[in-house]
Amino acid sequence: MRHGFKTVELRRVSLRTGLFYVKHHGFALLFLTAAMVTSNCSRTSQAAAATVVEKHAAPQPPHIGPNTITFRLVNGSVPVSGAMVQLEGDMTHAGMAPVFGSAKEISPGQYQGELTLTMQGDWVVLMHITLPDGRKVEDQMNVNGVQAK
Ligand SMILES: [Cu+2]
Repeated sequence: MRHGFKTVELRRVSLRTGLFYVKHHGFALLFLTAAMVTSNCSRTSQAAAATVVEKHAAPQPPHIGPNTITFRLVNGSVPVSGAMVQLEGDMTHAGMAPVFGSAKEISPGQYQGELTLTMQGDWVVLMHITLPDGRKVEDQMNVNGVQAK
């Protein structure tokens, strides 16, 4: 690569100018690389501030009355502690009032709460999460086939 540069560039420019070009382009490349790495890192850390994984509803099948919602909050493989979690249950059909609950951290990064479901059928449980630094994370899970008691 260096040899190729010399044979091509030195035909047109003096040795001194050629060396300047090497330095200049070398630095430019370094800065470009640094900028790309930096932007990748910040984009990744923002997108992956916290991810909801291992969402469960219990019992199975779900039933009218109290149901337990459990999930884990992670940043990569690191548990995210200290989040505030509000739960909201909505039925998939229109015209019903939502139900609300909250979830507490029961072990590092693992949150659990109760929602009292009021009708048979298909529900969507929303997780409204506020991270310790104030950022919001929204997630949801389907709780389908809620049974009569
Ligand atoms: Cu309903």
